[in-house]
Amino acid sequence: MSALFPALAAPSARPALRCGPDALTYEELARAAGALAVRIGGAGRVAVWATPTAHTAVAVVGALLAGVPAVPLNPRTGERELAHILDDSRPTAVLTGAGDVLPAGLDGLPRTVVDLTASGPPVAETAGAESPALIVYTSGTTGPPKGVLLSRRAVAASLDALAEAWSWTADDILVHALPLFHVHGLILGILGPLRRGGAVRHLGAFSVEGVARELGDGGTMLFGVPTMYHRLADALAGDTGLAGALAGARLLVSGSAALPVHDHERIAAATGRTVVERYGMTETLMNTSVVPGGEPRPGTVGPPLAGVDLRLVDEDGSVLKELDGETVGEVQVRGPNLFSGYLNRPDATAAAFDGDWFRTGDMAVREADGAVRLVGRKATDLIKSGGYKIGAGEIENALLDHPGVREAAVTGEPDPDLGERIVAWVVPEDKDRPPTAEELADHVARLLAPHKRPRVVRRLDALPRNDMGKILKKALTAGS
Ligand code: MCA
Ligand code: AMP
Repeated sequence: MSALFPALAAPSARPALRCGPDALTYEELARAAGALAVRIGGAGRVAVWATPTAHTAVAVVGALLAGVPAVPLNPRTGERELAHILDDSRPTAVLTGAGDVLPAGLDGLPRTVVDLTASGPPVAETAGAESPALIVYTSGTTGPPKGVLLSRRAVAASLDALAEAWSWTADDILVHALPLFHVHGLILGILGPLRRGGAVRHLGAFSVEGVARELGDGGTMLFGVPTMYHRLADALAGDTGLAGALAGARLLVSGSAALPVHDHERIAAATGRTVVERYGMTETLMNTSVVPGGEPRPGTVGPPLAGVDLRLVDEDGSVLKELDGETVGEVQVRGPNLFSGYLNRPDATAAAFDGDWFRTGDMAVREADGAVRLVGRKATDLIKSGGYKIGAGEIENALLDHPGVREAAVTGEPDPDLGERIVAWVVPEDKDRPPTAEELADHVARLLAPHKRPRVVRRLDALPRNDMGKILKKALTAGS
């Protein structure tokens, strides 16, 4: 296929990326990523220690230039989750920054340090369109996360469809603070601008001040999850500088979870700008987007993007034709944006498709003009917290491994900041000496990841169960 990064084939002195203290032009990026591509060329697969730094961007671009599939690792991943990902994806090396301190779980893997100042030859991209570009891990309702195989074709198709929808060009400067081990931050937020030949400025960590500074200094687009927009909306109350910075951006985009109408309204009232929502998934990359500049439509995620076929299907498998804003069905999609399967999981891959249509598990209605309005999820055991998808089952298993826990169930509860917060319902082994909430949060953070830790722990004498012994999660509410 044609190159993923045309701007690296004839590199210029234009800025490509800035992350914290490090800034690279396209010439510098082409040299550093080219040098890395030569070093790792021929490797089967590489892991990337995906800190929010320029090293991660260069590591992933270098791997893509070399045609070597990259597995981004959350640098805060706990020991059990890390062991699972390494065992499942079998990388031959891990790409890191020079000073990164790695956990013991990576001891057996050769380390390749990314040098931002290295100077390699120009690299012609020769990998085929269907060859895997990235393997991104995503949670299901039960069991450990699954590796989603994303081809170069899917990455290119989705980024180009977004470019068309958003008139995204080489003149844009994207600002964001998203983690670089998921689709949103890495594929949209780093590979997106680099494919266009434009620039990205990563804040390192999210802060209201950082967003205001970078948008006030030439940034044209902001990407964020609803939690970030919620915090911006809170801060707008007394901050005219922030309002001016947001108003000056060409495009404010929210995704990964629903942005509450209240936050849409607060931002629109203070800045005169409408946040554009788009809807995607690790397996499908981007499916829909609100059309910028059109009528503000809080609560909808817009029509399908170019090349994406989308349909709603009811429980008995019939395709719904209604555009009435009321008839609910499961969203199914097909198109060049789709993944190629779950790594080592042909069973899960087969179960995820209805013919060539991917079952998203998201429930939606369609408005008269075709815009999609998401209304819920099929599985209540998937929690979206801070824009991260988290499976209740994996947290329950981790909790049950704590010596002080006899039984455990995990639910999501509405949270104004995180969208949903993780709640652990726990029956302690010893009623008189139950583990503390902090102890359980640390335990889950150590095994899985900090964002999977319960934010609330509720103690019970017994979990509500039906006659078959199945836990009745619907009975687990704040008053239980
Ligand atoms: C707290 N921390 C801990 C513990 N408690 N560490 C170890 N043990 C503990 N018990 C640490 C955290 O690691 C973190 O450190 C800091 O304390 C705060 O963490 P946390 O409370 O989790 O932060 P938060 O305030 O809840 O974060 C909000 C956030 C974050 C910044 C919005 O949730 C976020 O970045 N969300 C983005 C999710 C995302 O990108 N999703 C895309 C996937 P430190 O501060 O040092 O890190 S969805 C996707 O890709 C699809 C395709 C789509 O549609 O986009
Ligand atoms: P992930 O598996 O982390 O890629 O998350 C994908 C899921 O995030 C989707 O299946 C949706 O449930 C949710 N999602 C993504 N974007 C939006 C949005 N704009 N509004 C509501 N939910 C969203």
